[in-house]
Formats: sequence, C-alpha cells, structure tokens
Amino acid sequence: MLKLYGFARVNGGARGKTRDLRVLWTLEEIGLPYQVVGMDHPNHDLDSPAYRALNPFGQIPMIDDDGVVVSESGAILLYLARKSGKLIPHDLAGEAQVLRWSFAALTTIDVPVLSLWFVDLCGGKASKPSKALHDWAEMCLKQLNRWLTNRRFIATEDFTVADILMTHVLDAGTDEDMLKPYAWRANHERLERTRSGRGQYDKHRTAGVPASANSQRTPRLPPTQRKTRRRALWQG
Ligand SMILES: N[C@@H](CCC(=O)N[C@@H](CS)C(=O)NCC(=O)O)C(=O)O
Repeated sequence: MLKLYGFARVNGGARGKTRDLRVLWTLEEIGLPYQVVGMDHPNHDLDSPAYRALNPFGQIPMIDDDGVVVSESGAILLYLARKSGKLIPHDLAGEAQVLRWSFAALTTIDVPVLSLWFVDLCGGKASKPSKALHDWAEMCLKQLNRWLTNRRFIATEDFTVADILMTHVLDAGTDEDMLKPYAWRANHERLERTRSGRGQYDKHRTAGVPASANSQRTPRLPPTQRKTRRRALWQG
C-alpha cells in the first residue's frame, strides 16, 4: 500500500501547516488507500541515514508507492493525479494548465512569500530587504487575485491538484496578515470541509500523524547545527 511519510510530531508553530497536509488532502480527494508513516521531527527521524537515502533533503512529505519513491509536494501531487486519473485533465493542453498553475504556486507565489517569512524570522523585520520582499510578494498576490476573479478553479473548469497547491501555499502560516486577504474562499471552504469531514485529515492537522511504531530515534545533531536548523524552521 502507498505510504505517506508525514509528521507525527512537530513544533507547535508549524502544526497544521506542513506540506504533508497537501498530500493528505489529495489522497482524500482521490480516494486512494494509503498508510501514514509518522516522523518525529524533534527527535530527528528525518536525519536517519535510512530516510536520507530516500530523500537527501531530509524533509517531508515523501511517498513510497510500492517502491516508487517521490518527494517534493508538487511532484507527489502530480504523480498521484496521473496515477489515479483524477484532479488533472487527460489531454495535453489541460494538463499543461495544471502544470502551469502548480509551478506558479510553488515558484511565483511561494518564493517571495516564504523568503519574506524567513528574513523576518531571522531578525530582518522592518529591514530594507524585508520591505522589498513584502512589496514583491504583494505584487504577485495582487496579480494572482486578478486571475482568480470570477474563476472557480485556478487552472481549468474543474478542481485540480493546482488548486490544492495554491490554496495550501496561501494557507502556509507564513505572513498571515499579508495572506489573509488573498486566501481563496472557494477552495478554503473545500479545504475546511476536508479538514473537518475526514477524520484522518483533521487528526493530522491538529496532532500530527500517528507516530510510526518503528520510527527510529537518531543521534542528536551537534548543537550548532541543531540551533541553526531550529531557528530556520520551527521556531516557537
Ligand atoms: N520543496 C519541498 C519542501 C518540503 C519542506 O519544506 N518540508 C518541511 C515541512 S513542511 C520539512 O520537512 N522540514 C523539516 C526539516 O527540513 O528539517 C516540498 O514542497 O515538498
């Protein structure tokens, strides 16, 4: 059965916002059976040599579909859509629109939004680079907003994985004040329905995925690396 590697335990600030939830949302939408492998981030499950051999970046999400290992949330969603034949059109032109808007979510929108969050997190709030990033992000969000006006879905006439990616990028818990006006109502309602209506999703969102019985504890990183990593990612 398809295995999804997601967080069993993660810093409170990141809970409910992590990228494994994109995959869970997709799996729930397409109805493929799956099993969750819960990774304990504070205990360094992602640093184990076994996990790094599969994903050198030591991050979630990752799937193992009977030996087909895929990391990177965008790649995973597109793989699942192609595999199931759902959430993606079957013609090349339609598929191109889904690719186009999936990349827009993960690059055009996520890059300035995430960079701003990171600069602010590292003490750059109100600095010149922070302001510049804020303007860049705002510009892209306004442009996106124009595209979304009077559209039900971002890429085609139907709901696709590009909608999941864009909705989740806009729900990333980075600069919430900036993102709130752009949260995309139509899909947020669907996200909320998935969250509240499906036990799995809600459980994962609030408490992280269940800890895997065989998840191995790994030696702690040296303090300097630990500090940098924590500061960068899961402060709070
Ligand atoms: N580009 C990757 C980013 C994955 C990513 O940033 N994962 C975070 C959780 S949302 C993670 O595993 N962080 C833990 C770490 O790097 O130690 C994707 O889209 O899947």
